[in-house]
Amino acid sequence: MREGPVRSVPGLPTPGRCLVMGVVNVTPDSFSDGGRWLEPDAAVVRGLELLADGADLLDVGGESTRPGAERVAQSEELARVVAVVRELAAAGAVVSIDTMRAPVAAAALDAGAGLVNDVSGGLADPAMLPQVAEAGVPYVVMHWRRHSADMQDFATYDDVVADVCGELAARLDTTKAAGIDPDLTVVDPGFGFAKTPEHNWRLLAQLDRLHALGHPLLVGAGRKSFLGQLLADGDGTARPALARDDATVATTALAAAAGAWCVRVHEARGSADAVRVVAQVAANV
Ligand code: PMM
Repeated sequence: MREGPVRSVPGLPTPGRCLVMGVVNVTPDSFSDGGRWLEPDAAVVRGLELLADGADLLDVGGESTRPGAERVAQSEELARVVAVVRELAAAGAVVSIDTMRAPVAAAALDAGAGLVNDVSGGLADPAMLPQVAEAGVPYVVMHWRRHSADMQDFATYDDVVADVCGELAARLDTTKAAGIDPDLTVVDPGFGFAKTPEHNWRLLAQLDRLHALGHPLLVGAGRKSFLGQLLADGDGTARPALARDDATVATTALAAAAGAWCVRVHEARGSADAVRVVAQVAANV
């Protein structure tokens, strides 16, 4: 159990515990829930359900980043996300836009998003960092090496935790130099992005080392394939993505106990309960 005050990010909810970010993937092919919320109306309904189930904020994305995914056209990404962001923000949700593209981030911020979640940490679009700096909004810098099409060819590390910390530290130098307020900058080790299951387990086991970066920590382990492989059935068939939510809740409890600022999950209820249990335990240490 990590001691000390729970981190917060200016402008985002501060309930005094780990936050729960509910995922709204407006994509046909996200690896865990692709195609389920592709129509804008369905995506908005899904977002409202996640809020009712206890999500503190919603992460809306229009481009799948599952291993092997090809990029979606910018026009298609815009068409998928902007109306969804607008409606959810109008309904009072705190909305994060999950995009690597500056024009998509700009349109989403215009539509009411309050946080930019860039899985590439600014590496995919050189216009992203100056734009986020100008907008003055919170920014998630995730550890990322390559686009999803071939990222798993780059899952090579000496010490995955040290290497991820080192690469994130270099990105933090760049985001700061671009003018993004360090207080508004969140880090994420990027579970599943250029990582084998062994790398993901090691990162989950050693989240405390990521705190040395000095930034709030976002953990996106929800429904990822390392959970599916762990829970494979007798003949080695991985547990399907939609049946990984109990395991995801276990990762939420571990992340919250390790002092994570926020967890990114596809079902909110179990994780919303888990972060409250952890906060209560932390208050009694
Ligand atoms: N994972 C996915 C998409 N966006 N954003 C952050 N910050 N961290 C993540 O781990 C992350 C992300 C891919 O998962 P999905 O296809 O299930 O949404």
